[in-house]
Amino acid sequence: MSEQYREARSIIESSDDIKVYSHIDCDGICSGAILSTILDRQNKDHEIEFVNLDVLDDLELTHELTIFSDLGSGQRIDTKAKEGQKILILDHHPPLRDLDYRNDKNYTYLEINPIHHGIDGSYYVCGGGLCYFLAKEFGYDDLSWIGVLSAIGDMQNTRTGHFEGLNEIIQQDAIDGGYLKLTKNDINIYGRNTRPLFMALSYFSDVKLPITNNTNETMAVLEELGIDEKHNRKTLNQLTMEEKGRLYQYLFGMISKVVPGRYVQYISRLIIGDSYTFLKEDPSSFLRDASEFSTAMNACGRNHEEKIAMEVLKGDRFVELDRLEGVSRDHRRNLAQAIERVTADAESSIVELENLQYFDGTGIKPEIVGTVTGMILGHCNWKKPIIGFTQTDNEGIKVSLRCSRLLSYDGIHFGNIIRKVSSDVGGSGGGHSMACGAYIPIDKKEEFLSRFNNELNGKLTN
Ligand SMILES: [Mn+2]
Repeated sequence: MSEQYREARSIIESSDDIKVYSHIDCDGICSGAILSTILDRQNKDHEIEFVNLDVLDDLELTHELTIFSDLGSGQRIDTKAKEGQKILILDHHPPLRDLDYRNDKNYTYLEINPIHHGIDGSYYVCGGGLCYFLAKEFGYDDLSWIGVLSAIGDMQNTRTGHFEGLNEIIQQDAIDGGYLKLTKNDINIYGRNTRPLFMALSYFSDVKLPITNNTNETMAVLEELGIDEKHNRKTLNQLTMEEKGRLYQYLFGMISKVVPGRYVQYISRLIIGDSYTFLKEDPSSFLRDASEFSTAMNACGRNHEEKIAMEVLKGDRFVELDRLEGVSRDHRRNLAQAIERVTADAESSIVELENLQYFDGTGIKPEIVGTVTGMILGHCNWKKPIIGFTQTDNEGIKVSLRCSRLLSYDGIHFGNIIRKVSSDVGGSGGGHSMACGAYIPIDKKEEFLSRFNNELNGKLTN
């Protein structure tokens, strides 16, 4: 790969008319920001566009050099390549083409994909990480923190709770450069910097607990533990290690009372994980915590405001940061309205089958139905996955699935299951073990549900 990176650098240095295509999620936005920074510093004019995968097949290439990041390996991006053009791909998804593919071409084709080198692209490096190694080739180690953020956004650390492989190198660069503080085995509850802890705790939904969606209960618990007071509500970040220890003990006890025996071994992984603090960010900002930062990146992606997110990554902490906050606020409001609609009458809108549960989310934008589905999990049976449906513009159905982390720790990979079941009904899908999705034909919803339900026979603990 280092040889490929040297070549990538010289391809960029020898090009003046450059176009970048990157993906619309956190990883893709981070990739775009790193590439754009490299090109700026090299005084290279460039255009950047954030796209969905479906526009890439048989794309018209109109620039001297076209760079694809966090996508490209799985698409037929070069069918219209003209003689003398240059293509650079930095992608971690399964490649269609092998390393020899470039050999007999009359255009330059360089594909950097870890899978070609026997490196897993789900846990060891993602798109932003691959772009960071290119930055490093140019000597721009200061972009390491964006590589870390991309890996958080891509959920590269979900298998073990920490980074491995190439991700660990990026993480170390960020620590050495003074950009990142890694806290091992921290309490891992979302919103550590900006949400009062009693709010953050109430979103706990991997297991239905007395505190789930119940802020009266979370306040009572925190007061009882001597952590929080009525007129002095804290964020998780404001807790001492000793207070965090007390909270851990309490949560562990509460969860172990309600989970089946075989899940007890996974409880601490629900509560504890490494946390990532960006040291150059304002201590009170949501940009300080990597999870919160990545949520804001995704909010932009889902609302087609990737450029705002990219400018913040590139350093704008004034105008674009204001805009980013606006996008995040609107996004949260849209989510809350969608969730309100589904849960207002949860009894009738969430239908439970033997091995799964689902709701009809018609009217919810396809871009946010996955996030909504994840938040519905706290309102239904955590022992089964929850599936949300919504209609797309082109007469299809978007399917999203979320489940308790316990199911995935227990070895179920819903991304693989949804890939199979959706293709069985003439659609396509895939994703992570606990968060995945698919597109299926509009008349196949019932068949999809019954096949999915059957596929799970004997796999869940009830
Ligand atoms: Mn990615």
